[in-house]
Amino acid sequence: MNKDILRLYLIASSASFKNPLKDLETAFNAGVTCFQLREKGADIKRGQVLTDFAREVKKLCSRYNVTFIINDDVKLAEAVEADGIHIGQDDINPDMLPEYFNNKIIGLSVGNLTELKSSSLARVSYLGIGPVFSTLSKSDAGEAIGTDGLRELVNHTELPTTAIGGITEKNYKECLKNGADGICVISAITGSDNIEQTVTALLQ
Ligand code: TZP
Ligand code: MG
Repeated sequence: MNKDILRLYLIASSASFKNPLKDLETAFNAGVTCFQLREKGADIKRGQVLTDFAREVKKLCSRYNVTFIINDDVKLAEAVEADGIHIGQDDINPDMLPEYFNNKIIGLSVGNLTELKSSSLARVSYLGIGPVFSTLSKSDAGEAIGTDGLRELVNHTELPTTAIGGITEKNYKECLKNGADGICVISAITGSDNIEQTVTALLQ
């Protein structure tokens, strides 16, 4: 895959924003390069309502040339013809993903060297590494690995990488300096009261 896609990777659920399609459009227009629909947490959509929402998001992504990834939902990713899927250590083994994903982007989360070394990477396109800093957005994210932990993992893989966890306007450059190809954020953007300004700052 083209590493540039990972430059500014936003993750959100349908409930992350007050006006999801409007706020996502603002973020995409300001320069987000990749979007992952991660339908977890409170007030989430399910079934056909979720599929319909994901189709709208996909249209928006296409309009702004933003890569569209679905978190850990094979059926949904196939149904909406997403550009790819992101899976965690406790989700489906990447080797077991259906043929649909052969020419799609497959992202995998890794949090330490043991996970990296024990993962099946043959079909994996990029790694999400973290949490680099402490985060309130994922209760089971584990302890922050810091920029040293990030660098160690980056140095042990040839795959493109995105840093995740507690990344803000103030610390994102540390992730890039320590070898990540891009940064991945939830709350920096979903919690921003000026999305355009935040996205612009994260792209400096
Ligand atoms: N995986 C590792 S940390 C994390 C995920 C999904 C949450 C990142 O959210 P935030 O708000 O950018 O710290
Ligand atoms: Mg998962």
